[in-house]
Amino acid sequence: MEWWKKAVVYQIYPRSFMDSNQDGIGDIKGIISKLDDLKYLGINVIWLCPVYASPNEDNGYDISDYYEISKEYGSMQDMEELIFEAKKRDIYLMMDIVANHTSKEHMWFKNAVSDVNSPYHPYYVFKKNTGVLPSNLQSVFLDSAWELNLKTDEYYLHMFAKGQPDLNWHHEPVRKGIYDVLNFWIDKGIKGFRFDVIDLIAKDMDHEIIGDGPLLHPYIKEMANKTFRNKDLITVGETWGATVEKAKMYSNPDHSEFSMIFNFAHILLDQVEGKEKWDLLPLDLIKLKKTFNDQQQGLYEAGWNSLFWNNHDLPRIVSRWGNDQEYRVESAKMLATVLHFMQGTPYIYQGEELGMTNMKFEHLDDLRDIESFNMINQRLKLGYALPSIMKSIHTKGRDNARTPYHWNNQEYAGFTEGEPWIKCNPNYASINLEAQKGNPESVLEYYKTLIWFRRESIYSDLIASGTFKLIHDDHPDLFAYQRSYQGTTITVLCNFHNSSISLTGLFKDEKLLLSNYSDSNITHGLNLRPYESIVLLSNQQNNVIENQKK
Ligand code: TEU
Ligand code: CA
Repeated sequence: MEWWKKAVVYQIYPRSFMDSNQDGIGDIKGIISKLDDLKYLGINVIWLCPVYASPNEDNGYDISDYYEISKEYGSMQDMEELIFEAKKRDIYLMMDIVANHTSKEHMWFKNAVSDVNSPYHPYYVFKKNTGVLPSNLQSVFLDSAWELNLKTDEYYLHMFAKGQPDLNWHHEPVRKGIYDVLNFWIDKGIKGFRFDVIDLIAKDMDHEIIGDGPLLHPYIKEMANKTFRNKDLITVGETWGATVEKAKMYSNPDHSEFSMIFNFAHILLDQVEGKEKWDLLPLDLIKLKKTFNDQQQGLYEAGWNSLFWNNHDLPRIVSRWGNDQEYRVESAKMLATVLHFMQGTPYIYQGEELGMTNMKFEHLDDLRDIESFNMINQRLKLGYALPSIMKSIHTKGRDNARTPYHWNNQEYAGFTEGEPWIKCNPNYASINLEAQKGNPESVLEYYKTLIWFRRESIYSDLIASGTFKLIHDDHPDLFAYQRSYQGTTITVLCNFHNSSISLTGLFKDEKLLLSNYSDSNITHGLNLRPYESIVLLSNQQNNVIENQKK
């Protein structure tokens, strides 16, 4: 079995992880100083968000030099030391590769916009200026995706910010340029890549196709062949437009493409279909269960899933689909339980393992994210009231999860002694690593246990390879499933809501493996309290439990 099928990945947003030189910005030396804490948690891969040279219009996702480390994060020597120190602790590094676009400060783009005859001009996507916009295409960050370049009298394409011009992958030197970057980092000893918005690279502007262009899979296969294939790397593609069928192609067990992708189907469930993420909808648990079931069944022995609730673009899961007030600890553990017993590779976003919550930014001045600013400007122009805009920001804004990591209860959560680049969530006084370490009731210790189950325990093969079966499919509050492997079955029962669920039936042959309340008990049927989750071991298959809702 591929090693990454039993791996657990930890995502670091370097700007907010740990600051070593008190300039208020997290950095590589800061990460090195905290590797022992990651070792303690038990993860074995770090996905490092971009640390390359960048003017930071989109916090590093606008790369001006793929071969340079941004000065605010350190030096290439620091990076080499990070790779080395991580490896010493059996932790591998996964780099974030932005291959769909560069920064407008990248040497390729600077040349391209200075002269139509530049050899770099075909590296980007241009349309002649005819006095009107080439099309009505909107960028993901709103407003037109076309920006005029006066020097050549052309529009260039940017699917994200103006400072993030899209590369033209149909031009062979572009592809080669990116493959060179990957090989450079492979040679440095990194062990994986996360590919930013990879489903957009094969856009076909003559036919107005942006995502999933006809040459997408040929390009990914070519990239794999010329770089990471047969190198035993872990690779994951970020694909907002994925379906289970597409995921099969991307994660084909023949290794011709990626190890896995991020499928966002579950993440899209609490927004109005066809509208923007800011147009909020409550989560329908039945739909969530169906979405996971489709992925678990669909990729079984046909591909591989990633398992995630969070990342640097998403709100904190405990605030989103849990309860970040009186049941914060219980619901954070429950949500983790749902995910970590499924088949796939779990990703933990920094702070998730502490049950960190969304930050409620009161002032517009405290926001930092370009996506939020663009949305606010657009919606104010359209006449939306500020309170409704702020509600969307508090629910879905990307800054929610980008606040500094909570190391301890000292000023600025122990992240820096300077002034952090973005405000700290004031609840660091009670929610922090130091307070949770060694405390058996803490969210941190619970995550540690979950990671141990997958990576070390005797259930590790079952978790990696067992079948998946949803049970209580139609229950509106209970997310329950069974995993079976070689005659052993484990049953995962998670109460997603605030009210109790009573389950009656055959528990006498079951053994309690794990629960998120310290006094869970299964001897006389079972009453699942708010957000309670339990994991049971039974040696007979199909021990389906009857239930009734209270
Ligand atoms: O995100 C891709 C992307 O589409 C997001 O912008 C997403 O739609 C949005 O954040 C949902 O809130 C990737 C990176 O993860 C993101 O940080 C970058 O801003 C973006 O690409 C551009 O590189
Ligand atoms: Ca710093």
